[in-house]
Amino acid sequence: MKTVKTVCPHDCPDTCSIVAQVEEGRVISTKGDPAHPFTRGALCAKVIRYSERIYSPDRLLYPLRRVGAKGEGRFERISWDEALDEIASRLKQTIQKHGSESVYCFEGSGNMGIIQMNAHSPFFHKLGASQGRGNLCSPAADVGWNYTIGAMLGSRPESVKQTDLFLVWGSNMASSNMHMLAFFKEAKKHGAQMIVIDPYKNRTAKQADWYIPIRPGTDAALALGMMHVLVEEGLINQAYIEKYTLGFPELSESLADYTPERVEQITGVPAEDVKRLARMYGQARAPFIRIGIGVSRSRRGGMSIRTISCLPGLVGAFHKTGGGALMFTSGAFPINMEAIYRTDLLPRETRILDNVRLGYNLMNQDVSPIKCLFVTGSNPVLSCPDAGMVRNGLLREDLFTVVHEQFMTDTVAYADIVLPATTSFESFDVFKSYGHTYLQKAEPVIPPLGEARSNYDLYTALGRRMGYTEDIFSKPIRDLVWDLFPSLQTNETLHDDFQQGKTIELFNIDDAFADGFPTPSGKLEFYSEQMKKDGYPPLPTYLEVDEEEGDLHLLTPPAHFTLNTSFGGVEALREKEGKPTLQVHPVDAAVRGIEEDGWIEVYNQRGSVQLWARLTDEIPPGTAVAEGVWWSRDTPDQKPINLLTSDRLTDMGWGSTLHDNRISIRKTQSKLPQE
Ligand SMILES: Nc1nc2c(c(=O)[nH]1)N[C@H]1C(S)=C(S)[C@@H](COP(=O)(O)OP(=O)(O)OC[C@H]3O[C@@H](n4cnc5c(=O)[nH]c(N)nc54)[C@H](O)[C@@H]3O)O[C@H]1N2
Ligand SMILES: Nc1nc2c(c(=O)[nH]1)N[C@H]1C(S)=C(S)[C@@H](COP(=O)(O)OP(=O)(O)OC[C@H]3O[C@@H](n4cnc5c(=O)[nH]c(N)nc54)[C@H](O)[C@@H]3O)O[C@H]1N2
Ligand code: SF4
Ligand SMILES: [Mo]
Repeated sequence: MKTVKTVCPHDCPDTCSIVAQVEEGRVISTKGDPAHPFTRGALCAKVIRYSERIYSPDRLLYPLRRVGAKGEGRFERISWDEALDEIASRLKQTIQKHGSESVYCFEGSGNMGIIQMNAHSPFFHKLGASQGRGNLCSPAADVGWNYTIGAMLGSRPESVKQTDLFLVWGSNMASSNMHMLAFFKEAKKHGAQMIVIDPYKNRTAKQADWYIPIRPGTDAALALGMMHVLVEEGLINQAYIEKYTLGFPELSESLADYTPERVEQITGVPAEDVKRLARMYGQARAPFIRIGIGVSRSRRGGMSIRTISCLPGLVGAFHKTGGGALMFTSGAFPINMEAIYRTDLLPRETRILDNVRLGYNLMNQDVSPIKCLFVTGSNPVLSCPDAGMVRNGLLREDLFTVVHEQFMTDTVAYADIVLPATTSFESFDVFKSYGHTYLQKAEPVIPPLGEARSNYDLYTALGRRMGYTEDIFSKPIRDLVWDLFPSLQTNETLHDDFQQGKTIELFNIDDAFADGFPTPSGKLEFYSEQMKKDGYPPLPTYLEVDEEEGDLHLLTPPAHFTLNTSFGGVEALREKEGKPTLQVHPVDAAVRGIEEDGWIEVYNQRGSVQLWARLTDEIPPGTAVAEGVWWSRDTPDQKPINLLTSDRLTDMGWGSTLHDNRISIRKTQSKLPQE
């Protein structure tokens, strides 16, 4: 028996350090690393029994070639040599006939290791493939936050243990960020209060001292209403504002439009509650706002984040111990990403496609249609919006699709060639985090299962097949670390600590704003000249948008026992999660003839799916919530929830608007088991 340290590779802000026990080459248990300052010995329910995922019967272990129809899921086993030869020759033919931009790689966040997540990048740059911009997850949050603060830095997450008022703004931390919530529990012991602002009473809201329901997409109006009250009642820090912020006079003037009464009309939050919230915020010693990515996945998402992040500037919270705000910590890692992106290999500037609009891109590129599609670290048949269009695109007979995967997913069923991927337990990597500040190394815990290969091994091998001679296609993976983080090689102490697998912090986030903010003006920008240049209102603003058809607002947030689609192959977790559910208010259900829990039809102009209606007054009337992204085989009609979501983009950063859709519901017409 031996123990090996590794890192949780999933797309989660906590980036846990894991201690794995290995017996006769097999992982038998996974525990949280007690020595890691953020993990502190705990893992979530998903990863605490990770061996069930590693050894799941759904794991792919050999390369496969499609023998059935696209989407049918019938394959024959082939060798790696056959697979690589076939892919290389298809690529060469396609490029000759249709040009290199007819090749496109759809990338996801299945593995967040810096090397494995980006390992495809040098290959597709060298090839001259179409490039992507934006992603399904959080780009609007990045851009919105940066306009105000200047970089992906904020208050140290652990410092929340010293706050006296914690605002959880659009995040279900109990499910998606539990390690940071654990630090707040220490503040709670000393009397700190937690307020949750969210359209539904999620797991975190149930633990709050005060839960404030808000109409989805209207957060900027609430934040501006708070600012209105703070300024009117003199609950602001004038000296701080003068020293550390830009544009207060312009902001102040614009706040006249955001009286608590008007804010009530927009947000549904009673005017008295807007005032009470603002007073609590203004009177707190060190208020801390945790902003959730959920807020950003709408057509006003970027502006909402930009606006909320102005609040700490009014009260000087960033410079108070235990106060401030946090969106991401990603800026705390000084990385030379070019070492793995390798944009220098691009033969010329190539076409850029919106990643979020995969279906559209597959169906509507008239000038240079996509002919070869690669999928890495993603399950877009389920996770992409407008899933009906994605499926239609993947059914195109003239499309050659290669999917590199760990599991027999819904997306794999559409592949022409399937390649088996290692899990992070079977490969080397180095991890930054977007929810803490510690750099971690992950050594392989076990050898690859079956014939699985890591992303890095696949794309370097494919590069060599294509005849590419640059050293990135033959570099030992461990050498890449020095290119990514030069200081780990040059600084002896850091080097030794890294080699010994110690947790390293390369940047002290506590000092991040000591001398000001990393914006163009060096101040927290209430007024942003850059926004004006980019075509946005330069001041924080509540944006109006057109509503589409449908009588309920659909939210599609994370489920507790799964992570996007990554745990669909673990039976025990599926069982804990229950079944694909739509939470809806009993009144909304009753007026549509739905009197009790049961299977219903949920539909809009894009499609219809069957979900189990759970009638609950934890959802405000007018909103409906479908947590999680279920594998088709675990749904009654084999239809993904994202059939209903639109591929419209966010206001900033080309992100997804997964929380900004309308639906209708009715009793199901077809026969389904009424449990
Ligand atoms: N258990 C679990 N953990 C996960 C994931 C998972 O699927 N399951 N997913 C992982 C991934 S990929 C990510 S990106 C992260 C973060 O994943 P996110 O999806 O950003 O989750 P949260 O940040 O928790 O934010 C979700 C909350 O935002 C709320 N919300 C939606 N729209 C609005 C709005 O307009 N205003 C306000 N105020 N709130 C809104 C939702 O109701 C929900 O409670 O979590 C990661 N962790
Ligand atoms: N309705 C709805 N839709 C959503 C969300 C939601 O909450 N609700 N969340 C959105 C968000 S925030 C995100 S980030 C996206 C995520 O969407 P995706 O990026 O598609 O992520 P997953 O669905 O988890 O699928 C990741 C896949 O990568 C595979 N994988 C893991 N590690 C590796 C590896 O090392 N190599 C290779 N080749 N494959 C690997 C896993 O087996 C898994 O099938 O989904 C978005 N879509
Ligand atoms: S999913 Fe998140 S909380 Fe769970 S082990 Fe991984 S990093 Fe930690
Ligand atoms: Mo995400």
